[in-house]
Amino acid sequence: MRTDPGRRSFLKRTAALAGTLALGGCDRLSETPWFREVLESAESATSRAQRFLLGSGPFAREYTEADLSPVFKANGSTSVDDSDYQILAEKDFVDWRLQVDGLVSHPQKLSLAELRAMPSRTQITRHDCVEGWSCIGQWTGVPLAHVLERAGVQSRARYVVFRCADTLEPTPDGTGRYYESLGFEDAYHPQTILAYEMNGRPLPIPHGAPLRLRVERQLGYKMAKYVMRIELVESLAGIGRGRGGFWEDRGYEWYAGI
Ligand SMILES: Nc1nc2c(c(=O)[nH]1)N[C@H]1C(S)=C(S)[C@@H](COP(=O)(O)O)O[C@H]1N2
Ligand SMILES: [Mo]
Repeated sequence: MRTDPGRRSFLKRTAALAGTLALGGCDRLSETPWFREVLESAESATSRAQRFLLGSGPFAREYTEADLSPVFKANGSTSVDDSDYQILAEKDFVDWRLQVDGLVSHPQKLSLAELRAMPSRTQITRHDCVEGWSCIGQWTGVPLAHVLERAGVQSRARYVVFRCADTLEPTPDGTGRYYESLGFEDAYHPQTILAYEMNGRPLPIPHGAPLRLRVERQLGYKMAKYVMRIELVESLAGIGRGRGGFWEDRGYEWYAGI
């Protein structure tokens, strides 16, 4: 795991600053009625501005094919104990749809074929798990920014929530289902992709088929596997136990910068 404290605090400061400029600033401005009107009549312009402001931070290091780990460890859930998911998996996920909803102007239901037809990015990166292991893998997918732009993120949205098919800890109230969330500084970053391929092949089930998040400047637990639904929300309260992710609800940091 990379532990350069200077870089870590720089990343944290940058993220905090971007948050203050783009979100805190809008919060205050949005209290004035004229500005709220501008925001609401120009959602796509707002999201383009956010993308410009927030999606331009430093890149995670990228590697070459020679660096690929011969075996990439699978961690957390490596299969999904849910019959709806299993039926989808049996048919190679042709009937699977990614739902994009919440604070968006154009809710989406996207098939794998539709996601594959969108612009794609391939990157070789190092995955760092909080448990202390790292693996280098190649990922191909559609930039999350592209999917968000298409759905038309509304100006009130503050977080992107990923809802997964797997349940790590079955409980009657349903809080055991894996979920994660990002702020826009990472959601719009060019290396943040919804990956459907790993090492040049369709994403295997142990690694999150048919679609998993890659968010390369943060730790492994942020990279939701088995993503079924992306929801744009104003607040994380009321989702799980309210701290923004399955592991965050159990004490881990929400911003898991490397
Ligand atoms: N849906 C879901 N996503 C998840 C997990 C999980 O258990 N369920 N585990 C997380 C953790 S802790 C890590 S390290 C990575 C592991 O990804 P891998 O199996 O491709 O190595 O997935 C993350 N995303
Ligand atoms: Mo992890």
